[in-house]
Amino acid sequence: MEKKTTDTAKQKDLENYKKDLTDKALTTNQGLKVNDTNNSLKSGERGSTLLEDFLLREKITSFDHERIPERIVHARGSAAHGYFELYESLEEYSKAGIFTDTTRKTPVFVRFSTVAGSKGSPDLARDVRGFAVKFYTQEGTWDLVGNNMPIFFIQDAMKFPDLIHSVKPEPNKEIPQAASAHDTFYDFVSLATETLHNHIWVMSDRAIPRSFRMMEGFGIHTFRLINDKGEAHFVKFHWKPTLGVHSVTWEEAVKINGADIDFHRRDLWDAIEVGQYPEWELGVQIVPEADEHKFDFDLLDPTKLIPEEMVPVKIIGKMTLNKNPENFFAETEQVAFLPGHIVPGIDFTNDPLLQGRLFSYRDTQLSRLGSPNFHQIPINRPVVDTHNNQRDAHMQMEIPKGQTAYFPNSLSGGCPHLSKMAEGAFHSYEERIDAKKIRTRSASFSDHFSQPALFYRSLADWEKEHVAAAYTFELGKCNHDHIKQRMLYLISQIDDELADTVAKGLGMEIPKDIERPINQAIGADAEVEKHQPGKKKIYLEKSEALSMANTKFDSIATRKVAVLVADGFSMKNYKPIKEKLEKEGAVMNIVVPHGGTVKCDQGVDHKVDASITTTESVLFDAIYIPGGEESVKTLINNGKYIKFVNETFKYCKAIAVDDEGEQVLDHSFVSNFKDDTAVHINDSASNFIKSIAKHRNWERRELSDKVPV
Ligand code: HDE
Repeated sequence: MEKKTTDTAKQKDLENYKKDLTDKALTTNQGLKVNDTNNSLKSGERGSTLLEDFLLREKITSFDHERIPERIVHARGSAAHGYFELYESLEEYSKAGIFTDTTRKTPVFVRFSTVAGSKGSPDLARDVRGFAVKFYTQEGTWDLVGNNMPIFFIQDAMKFPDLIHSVKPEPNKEIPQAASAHDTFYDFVSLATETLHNHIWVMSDRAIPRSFRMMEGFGIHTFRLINDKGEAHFVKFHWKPTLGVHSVTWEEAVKINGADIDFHRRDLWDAIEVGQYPEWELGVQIVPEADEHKFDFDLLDPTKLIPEEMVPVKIIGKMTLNKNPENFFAETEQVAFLPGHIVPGIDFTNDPLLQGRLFSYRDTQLSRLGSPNFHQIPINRPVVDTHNNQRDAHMQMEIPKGQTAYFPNSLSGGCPHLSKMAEGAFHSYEERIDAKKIRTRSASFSDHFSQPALFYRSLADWEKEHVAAAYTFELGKCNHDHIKQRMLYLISQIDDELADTVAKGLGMEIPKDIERPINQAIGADAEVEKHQPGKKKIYLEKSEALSMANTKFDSIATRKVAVLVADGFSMKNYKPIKEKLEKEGAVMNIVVPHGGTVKCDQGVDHKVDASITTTESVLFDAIYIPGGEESVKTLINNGKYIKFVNETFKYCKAIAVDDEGEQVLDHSFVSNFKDDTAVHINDSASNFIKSIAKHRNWERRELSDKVPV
């Protein structure tokens, strides 16, 4: 993929250059042609620079102000353009054009992100991933600003600044970057037990995806769909990747961050450049209003998911990403997603977290993009015309015409005029309200343990082991014993076995009880009893969709296979494997001791994709080693290749060799495990393909700790 990408990228750069700049003179921002952009105006050849130098000043001023504030959260992100297509009309539930018109191809812009790290932080942090979709619909822009996990940490927007302050680098030392494994985060999590559900998802492999293209997305909140009769249904939105949901292991994540800090960003970019377009199906869980109170949890509580066993996900359409941005800053950095951007046919609920977001996202654009005119930036412009009486402000890009900027008016014939609902105007859903004004939390939000426990019970054994290891790692990085003890107690409320494993790893006892954590969190004594988290309930033993072991394992499309070779490698053996794997969509990369070209046993030069000194095994999904006496000899004598093989084995990935290539295995840790189901010797490629599609051979995981890398 790397080679093809570079070639296409070069060609594309050239095309863009030609399109935009051929025969164009370099000018100032005022259109003045420039004869020298390398030297400032000086008083003599070796003299000081003159204040008069307006060319220098313009260039430097522009440079000095290049940066805008990064996002407070989700600062690190990557995005792409694409489109959404509807499979079948949902008119029974929603009147939105995007949910009723199956002939439309609605343009989208999608940004994926981590939450805690700064703009330049590594992609493989253990973190939630943002999954924000901007639909440019014919009725106005709809933003579905979600995450790759179906629930959130907190139940009320009021707590968001506290949550984020606890996970961000500690304010005295600005450490750690893009990491939750520190005292302030666990201090908060252990005092605010509503966080435990999202937190256990973060301890799972969902928090270290193999690719943005292999993660699910969720709208999280319960929204409403409104049909043309004005009837409402509750809805939750799901994105399901056609490649399945896959992750790397924590140890790999740590190494990937060193080997390629841009791993996810590059992966998304490369896949789109070579035409392997990422795709997700959109699913909805629909609940009639009459069923609102039929669940063991509150539909308005964003720390709860609706298990698919209770309400199935109906797949209604597909999103395809097929174009990379032209310019990172102009598009990815300046895109502004607002949960408040909705269209007729979709509406909010009273989820108190969603309600707070409706304020926050508009507000934050004012400091980030600097003006209420941020909707005029090209990436934020709706595809439909806009007309209103809002005026002026920083960076007004339009020249509004006419004498009036108010409503009602008669001087402009009452225009821009209002529209009726039948003409497509938005009408807020008329929800009946009979309540007192009160600052509190509903008692129906107090179950904090049942769903984390359901999640844990639903995982496969290997997933459970990873969760336990993640808790142990994260708490092991905390310095305060009382915080670790509080966490151990809370984990024991989720699952005893899990708590035991973590306690052993930490070398600590699980406390029998702790001082009322919620008391401290809430502060108001009178409210305390009401807000104590109740005991764990079991209303469902397991939910299949929560485990990545139940995802798709049917494709090797876009998987990266490292082909370990040196001069003299057997092209006769490699060629059929290459052809078969490429036919299935895999990307083969020749990894050679040096750059440039490598000679096969037939004397032909082949372009090198990566030299062993510039790449690492953790960047690949599988390896293939063809024979060729000279090639095999070189590999055996190079420790980095042996490490490559050992590491691939350690992280349970597929390995294939021909009978000469087998000698490389004999010099590695794999020598005693050649009968492993994901190690293939002289395979025609079919079993190798199955092993790659399986993603990992988790049965081998017990050996992992023994592999010396
Ligand atoms: Fe956000 N969030 N958030 N968030 N969020 C932002 O908006 C905020 C929440 C999410 O790629 C900010 O434009 C509050 C839930 C994504 O540009 C900010 C609350 C979910 C993105 C903000 C939440 C999200 C953001 C920072 C609690 C999943 C990145 C820059 C009430 C459903 C969008 C910006 C992109 C970004 C506030 C909770 C997802 C500060 C106050 C829940 C994917 O406005």
